[in-house]
Parts: sequence; C-alpha cells; structure tokens
Amino acid sequence: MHIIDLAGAWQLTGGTLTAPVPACVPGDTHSALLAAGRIPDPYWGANELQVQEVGRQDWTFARTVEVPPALLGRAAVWLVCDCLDTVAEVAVNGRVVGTGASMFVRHRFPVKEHLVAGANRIEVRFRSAERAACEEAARHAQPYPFNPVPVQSPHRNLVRKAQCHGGWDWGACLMVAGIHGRIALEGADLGHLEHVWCDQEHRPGACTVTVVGEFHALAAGRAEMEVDLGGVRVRREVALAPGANRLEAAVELPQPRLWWPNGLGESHLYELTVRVGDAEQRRRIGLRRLEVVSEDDQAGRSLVFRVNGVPVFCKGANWIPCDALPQRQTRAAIDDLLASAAAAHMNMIRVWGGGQYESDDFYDLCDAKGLLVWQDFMFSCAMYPATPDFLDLVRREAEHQVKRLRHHACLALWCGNNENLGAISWFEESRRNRDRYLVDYDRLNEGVLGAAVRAHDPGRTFWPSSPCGGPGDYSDCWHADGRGDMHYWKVWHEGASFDAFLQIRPRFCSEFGYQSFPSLDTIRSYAPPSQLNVTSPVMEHHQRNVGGNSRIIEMFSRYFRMPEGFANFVYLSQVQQAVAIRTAVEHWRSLRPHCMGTLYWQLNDNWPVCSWSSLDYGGKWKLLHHAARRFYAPSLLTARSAGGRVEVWLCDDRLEAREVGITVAVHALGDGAVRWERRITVATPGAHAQRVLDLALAEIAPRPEECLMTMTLDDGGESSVNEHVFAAWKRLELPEPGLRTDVREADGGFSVEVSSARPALFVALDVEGVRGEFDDNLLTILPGRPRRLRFRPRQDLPLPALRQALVVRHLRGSYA
Ligand code: BMA
Repeated sequence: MHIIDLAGAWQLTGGTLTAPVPACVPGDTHSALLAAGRIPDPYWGANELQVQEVGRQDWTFARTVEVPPALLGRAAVWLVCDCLDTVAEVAVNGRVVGTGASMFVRHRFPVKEHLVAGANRIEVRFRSAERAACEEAARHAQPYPFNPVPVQSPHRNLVRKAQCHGGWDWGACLMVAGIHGRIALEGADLGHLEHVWCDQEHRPGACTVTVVGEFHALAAGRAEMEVDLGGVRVRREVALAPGANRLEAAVELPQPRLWWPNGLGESHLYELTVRVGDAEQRRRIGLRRLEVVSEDDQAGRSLVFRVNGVPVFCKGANWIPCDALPQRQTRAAIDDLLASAAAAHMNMIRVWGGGQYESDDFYDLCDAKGLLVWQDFMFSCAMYPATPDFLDLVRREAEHQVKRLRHHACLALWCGNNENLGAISWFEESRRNRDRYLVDYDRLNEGVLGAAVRAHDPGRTFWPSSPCGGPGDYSDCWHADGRGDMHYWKVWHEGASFDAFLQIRPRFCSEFGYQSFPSLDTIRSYAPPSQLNVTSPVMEHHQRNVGGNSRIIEMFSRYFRMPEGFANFVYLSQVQQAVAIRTAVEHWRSLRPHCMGTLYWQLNDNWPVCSWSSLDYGGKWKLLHHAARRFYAPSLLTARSAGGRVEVWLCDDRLEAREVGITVAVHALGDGAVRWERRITVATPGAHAQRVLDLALAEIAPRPEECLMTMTLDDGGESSVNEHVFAAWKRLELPEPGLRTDVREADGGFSVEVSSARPALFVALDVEGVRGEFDDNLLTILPGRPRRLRFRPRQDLPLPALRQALVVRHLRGSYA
C-alpha cells in the first residue's frame, strides 16, 4: 500500500477573511483563526460571544500535495478521511470527489482519475453546520425539540456533529468546522483492509482467537493473509471476491494472559498484526470474557458487568470531549486525563452521548489502563428525526463505529443514547404528541442502533438508553431505583440535601453530580483580577447551568459557615462537591451486590468553567478527584449514622478472602484527644460489603458536635483512614488548628509534611501558579499525626519558589 499522510500545514479561507491563514490538520477553524490572531481567545472572559459568527460562515481547508508517479501506478487511489466535521464537499484539482454530512463516518473517496503526477490541490469545503441545521428544521413538518442552554446553536440535533459543539450546560458553544483524525491518500493494487477484529473462545487453559479482517478487494483473485498475535503466526491463502470479503484466521493461545479491569489484575494486551497482500493493520488485543447481567430479581432488574466470570463493581465517571477546540484533543491530553482516572482507582468511563465517538488513541489508552468503556451512541437530550435520509446516515455511522471499536477489550457496552427516552416528556410538543415521537425514537433506537450492534457486534449488549431498566424495559430510571442504570439528579437539579443520596438504592448509578468552581489557577486563565467575585459577569458567563452559582451558595448555608473572600469561596465549593459525591459513592458501595456501579458526572471539562467535573480543564485535580482516589479505593471503611446508632461498613472490592484490622476512634475536636477507641479484626470473603460495627452514638460520642470519628483500615500492610462527623460542619466548634508545613526536596520532586497543634478538617494544599499534583489532599490532620505528602511539579521549580507558592487552606480558615 502506498500512503501519503496529509496531516500538517494547510490553509484556511472563508468567512470574512480576505486572504488565507495557516491551518493545522488535524485541526479546526477556530484554532486556526485564533493562531492567526483573527479571533480573540474564546475561553477568556466572555469572548465566546464574539466568535459565534464563525460557526455561521462557510470555510475551506486547502493544501497542495506532491503526487509521485508511483502512486498513480496503483490500481486504485483513495482519499481517506477519518472525520470531516461536518457538512463537507471535497475537491481534488477543482473537481468534487465526494461529500460528507456526518462527522461520525469515515470516507474513502476514489480519486485516482482526478490526480496528476506532481502538484495537486486538495480542498475540503465546509458549509456552516448551524445554517444546515436551521435549513433542516425548516424542511421538517414536525419540530424536533432539544434541551436549551444559555449559549447555543439552534437545532444542533439535526446535524450529525458532536451535540455539545452547539453548547451545553457546562460547555462553550463553538460550532467548529474541521478535519479531525487522519486524512491520507492511499494507493493499492489488491484492495484495502478496512476493519480488523477478533472473536474469542475461552476454555480452561486456552483461548482460540478468530482474527477477522474486512478486506475490500478491487477484483476477484487470491492473496496471502498473515496474522501475528502475540508472536503466534498463522498464514493462509485466501480467495477474494470483488467488494467486501470477510477473511478469517484462527490462532490458538495456550495459557492466555487475561485482560483485567484496573484494580483486579493486569490489563495484558497482545500485539496483533494482520496483513492481506500489502495492506496491514495493527491492534492491541486484550483477552477477556465480558457479560452484562441484566436479570429480574427480587429488587427489580440487575445491571452487573462480569469480567472473566467475576462481577465487577464499576467505579468511574462520565467523559465529555476533552476540549471544545478539537485541535487540542491530543493523545497527550487524553492520556493525562485517563491516567488521573486510573490513579483514582476508576475502572469504567462512560463516553457520554452528547459528545463524540472518541479517537483510536482514547480506546487504546483505556485498553492499556484497564478502563472499561460504557459507550453511548451520540444522541443526547433531544428528539431526533426518523426520516429515511436521517436513518440512513445514522445507519452508516453506527455500522462504522461498531466495526471500528469492537476489537477493544475495554469496550463493555453499547448504549443507544443519553436521556432521550426521558426527554420525550420534557418538551411540550413531544408530550402532546407522544406516540409520534415514541415511534420515531424506536425506529432510530432499536431499528438502527440496536440492529447495528446485533449485526456487527453480536457478543456485546445493546443497552437502549442511559438511563433505562434494561433491554426492552422502558421504566423511569430517574426516580425509581430498582432497575438497570439510574441518573440521580435530585440533589443537584432539584435541590435535595446530601442525605437524599442515602435514601435510594440504585442498581447502577450512571450519572449523579455536584458542581464546584474550578481551581483558582484555572479561574485566572479566564477571568481578570477585577472579576474574581462569584457574581461577576465573567464568573457568571463561565457557569452554564442556570442558577448554578446560587445553588452552590444555598447549599453552603445547609452544611457550612459562610466562607470569607473569593479564594475560600472557591475552596469551599470544592470541599462541598467532594463531600456530596463521597456521600453517594460510599453509601452505594456499601449496598454491594445490590448496587454494582457508580459513575459520577463528570470526569473532565472541555473549557474552563464552573461544572460537575473532578478535573479542571487542563487536567488539574479538583479536591473531588483527591476524594475519589480514596472513596474508590479497593477497600474502604465508611460510616452511617442515624437514629442514635453509628454503623461502620467495610466495602471490599478486592477478590481475595483475608483478615483486615479496623480501628475506630472518636477524637475531641478541641484538642484531638482520643475519647473512645475500638480495634477489631474482621474476616472478609472479598468482593463483598458488610457491616462491621453497630454502635450507640451516646456511648461513643455523648457530645456529638464536639467529636470527630476516624476509621483506620489495615489491609495487608496498607493503611487508610476515613473520617466521619456526627453533625453538619457548620455546627462544629473548630479550633484554630495551628497548621505547619515543612517542605523539602525529595526524589526529583518535593515532600511536604503537614502537622497541626489541634484538629484541622479538609486541609487542602495548592501550589498556586504551578502545574503539578500532590499525591494526596483534602486531609484531616490530627495533633501528633503529621502527614507527609509528595508534590511532583510538571515544570521546573526551585525549592524557594515552591515554599512561596504553597497555600494551605482548611475549614476553620475559610470563615471569620
Ligand atoms: C446529565 C447529562 C448532561 C448534563 C448533566 C448535568 O443528565 O446527561 O446532559 O450536562 O446532566 O445537567
């Protein structure tokens, strides 16, 4: 195969430009205009509003490419485009060779007859997707309502483009156009290898892997197929018919090393190379069995992911595209976010339906890190057409994406959409005309998406929607907690207190969240000093959930004393978010095996904004992410107190039966002295939650508001501590703790020892203006029990600069 990669320097024309500006491919309009100084930074201040016109204009990406005669000597030459975003016409030397209407399909345009030896001009002309969507809306007899947000592009649901490009309740509205993924000229004599995947048959001590290649042959003939899987090589002669051929080769792997999700074992991958003639594809393959158990039971209907026969408690978060400017969605940026997910003991990521099918890099990294992927199809919070054209476009999208991704070990489930079933009752039109919209829904959902999974990936489950009760089950999974996956938004969107998390018993909670402000450094990346006030215009612009900032403040009044000053405001919002999500996750983990998964909303941001994320835009850990590293730890102690009783629970996701040591102590908040203590040894069978203590509050803490309880777990040499208080934090009389830090250089980073004369709660360290993370944060520091933390800067940092930039915040210090 002869390949000319077209990534690199292109030129952009269109809009109001009078001369071309340089553009990168892969890349997008807004990134090119920004780099050329033609638009202001859309993430700064309220600049986003000034660049809305860009999405309403037409743009052309163009370059010339030198074509050697050898390429033209091939029997066929194609222009292959992984992702054209979105309404595109492609021309070679001025002749149109193809068009695109969806960013979710791959194009392969035959171009040989249009190429010449020497210089050739390639043009990709984009029509405004926003205008195309409006024209679509005008063509339809019925309306297709979508969930409105403060800054948005109308009718985004009528174009096959990442839905969040048109704005979201955490997202900027940047209707980019661009060329994403790979774009290349490919020449071949025999044909091309379009897809590669594997079927696995596991037996005790062996695995038969049937490697399948979808080879598109130019003509009838014969070829050699060669497969190398983990060093085991198979060669065979294959007969080719013109068009698509399914070519198979079986490989026997004795004593296979299995692939396990993060925390349960090694995520081993075998290198796979498939060659047919001179076409070659490489993959990394994980060997595992995966079942989705959706069975009626006494409580309703389960949702359990079973990997290699082991039920997995899924711990994770929801993923959104990692940047509103697609050009910045690099492998490095994705790797960094997923590494943070894995470091917080996550084992599942949900690729949410308002974003995009992610790049191959994303799924490769999930394979390598043991992150299972709950994969939505890209439909969210709206009604969608079921016209023949639209269904046809979606059919191509579904077939392509299923075939592209099915070889990944990480891929756990295909899900039809995000919240579209529930959305039928959100809008006046669809409520009034429910039958019409439900029929349309089902045509797209079961008729196209479900059918694509059944045809092209029959070993995987098609889960019709998130949330839903399960295949064929249309229950209300926002309020009823017994069946399938649940989206629980009563706390954030309906203003319930955090105890509401304790009142439900989800089977699998795939969305629940609580907002916080991004870290000060991130705020400073979009707001000038004059705007550092939560109700300033810029801070309100970077909050897309109407009333969100007020909600955060109102919740402060239920649990905390009002913070003083902006920095404490930001800090406390992150403490509050961490407490909210920790409350939910710890409780739901204690319900195992009734509940078998929690995916909080949301892992990341796509621009700097106040949101539900645990990682700032750019990857900095919010306090929630540090809390997640603890509440998602393989084994965990947690407390529930109600009605004068205090229960301590051990939530254990490790698989081995063993004994663990548990120490529960009650400390006086004034001086940290231990007032009550109990040590026990508990046998756990592994993969199990159990109550290990049931105590009378009056006995262990007669004056609950003056106490703090610590629960220390000793698990095979590893020790972890969790804390519990018996009253809202605003009711506690906290002492001035007298915190001290001792900063030193250590092993290419820094070590910071934090000590305290009196108990200090929610101690948070930050090195302002410096990229880097502490290995732990959001700590309780007790007198006589200093904590030594490590800080790894991602930039050069001399010790004195660190000492100067180190900021320590704690609960008592947040108010006067
Ligand atoms: C969920 C998601 C998103 C949204 C989030 C916060 O239901 O599916 O649509 O961003 O709520 O409102």
